Amino acid sequence: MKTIKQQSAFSLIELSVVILIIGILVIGISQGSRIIKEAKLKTAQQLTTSSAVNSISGLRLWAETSLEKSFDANEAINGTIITSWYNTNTQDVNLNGTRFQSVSDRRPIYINAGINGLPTLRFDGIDDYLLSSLPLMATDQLTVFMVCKRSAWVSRATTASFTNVADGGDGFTPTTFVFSSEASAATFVSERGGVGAITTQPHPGNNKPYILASIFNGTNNILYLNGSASTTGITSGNFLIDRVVVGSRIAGNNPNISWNGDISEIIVFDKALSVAERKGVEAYLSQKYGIKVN
Ligand SMILES: [Ca+2]
Repeated sequence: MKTIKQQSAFSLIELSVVILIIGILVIGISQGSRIIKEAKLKTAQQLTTSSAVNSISGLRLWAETSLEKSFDANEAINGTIITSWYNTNTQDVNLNGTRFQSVSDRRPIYINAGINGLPTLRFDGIDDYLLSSLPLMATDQLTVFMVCKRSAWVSRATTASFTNVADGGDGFTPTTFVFSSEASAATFVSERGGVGAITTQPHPGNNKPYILASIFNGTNNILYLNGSASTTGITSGNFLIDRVVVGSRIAGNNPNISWNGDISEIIVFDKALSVAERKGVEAYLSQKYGIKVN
């Protein structure tokens, strides 16, 4: 009897030790993954602050998701609704205060491990969007980059619309630009309002991160998907852009048809980037988000 009691007491001690070891291991693993995650974020921040974007002239808007200054500290928490996504344009201090403002409860959510394990903004495909006024861009040249990942296709949803408030901003006039519109599940469209200048690319599908770049050089519009060029669209005349809507298109001056997925970065220049400049920005985005470019 004595022996049995001793054995069971010993078993309890053993069990406690095992539980303690498991506990230490769990803490160790979770701390380890936290350290890896923090290192990954630090690397992304360094890639951002040293990227080619900083040295290319004509930068008008740059919003990304790894820097502390991109969000309010109390909103940069996993699962939190975002009211502001700050323009971190490093070239014009007067534009640094410009921010995307959300409307009522149609706000995207901050996800701390999105594309490539980095923070991202998640748009619900129902009514989410971010809207911002911009100093007027009167230009026949325009370059826009975006890093996105679609969760589900919503007919005619658009990752970003560039419009003019005074002309109704419907995206149907030649002063406007609709980026990454998805009339079909299998195709992106970059389109200038009214006059077309349409270019298309095959869509990689749901849950696949990608880098898109659209470049208008005054006569041509080319849409690049992960560095590969579309056919050429024909364009002429000035854009008059003073507003950007991220995660939706515009109808009757109101956001309309929301895009369903994650958006991690948007970069806008008021000029057509050269091949070397485009490749420089794509190389930065490729490294940061782990997306292969051609
Ligand atoms: Ca919503």
